Amino acid sequence: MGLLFTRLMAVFGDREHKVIIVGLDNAGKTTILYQFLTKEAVHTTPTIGSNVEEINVKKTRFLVWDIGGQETLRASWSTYYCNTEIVILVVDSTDRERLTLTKEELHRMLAHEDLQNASVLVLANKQDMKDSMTAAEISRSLTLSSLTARSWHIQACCALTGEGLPASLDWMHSRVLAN
Ligand SMILES: Nc1nc2c(ncn2[C@@H]2O[C@H](COP(=O)(O)OP(=O)(O)OP(=O)(O)O)[C@@H](O)[C@H]2O)c(=O)[nH]1
Ligand SMILES: [Mg+2]
Repeated sequence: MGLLFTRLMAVFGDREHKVIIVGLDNAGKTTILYQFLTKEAVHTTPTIGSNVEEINVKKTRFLVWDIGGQETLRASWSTYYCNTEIVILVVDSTDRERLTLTKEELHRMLAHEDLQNASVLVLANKQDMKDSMTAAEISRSLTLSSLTARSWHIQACCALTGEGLPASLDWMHSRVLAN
């Protein structure tokens, strides 16, 4: 009965599900947050601290925190981890030079005890740029297949047009229904 009740609550959207958006500076996190919310590309400036918005997907409410990715701000990412159900890692698919750094940040983050039950959605952003890496290349470089103990997914997208983002929201929705 308890489990059934929890699932019904998830379906009918009585509970907010916490999501954090992380990634290096300039990856496109804030652009994605507002594309989720308004279905438009907004002008952004580098985030100092965080932005938070409620996003509704098929009656499921997500409380989505977009956290600044500059080097000096990354040490404070862990203050956002508590009760996080989904981690969205945004990657600038043209930024080959910093993909190793992204990999290190991802695996350091996932070792944190507060994220042991979190699902991971990697967004391979900026697919409109002609020299962008594919989602498969990024998946290999980040060694996502090593994440055997948790649910993860990678999605190619473009935050300027919104391409790939509805599919991302569908995946997030399916994750909370499955939990
Ligand atoms: N071409 C292209 N540019 C994008 C895309 N997404 C974001 N940008 C641009 O990338 C720049 C950085 O975007 P932001 O959303 O501010 O990046 P951020 O990850 O929030 O950066 P921080 O707040 O500093 O961590 C902006 O000029 C965006 O317009 C995309 O899909 N394609
Ligand atoms: Mg930002």
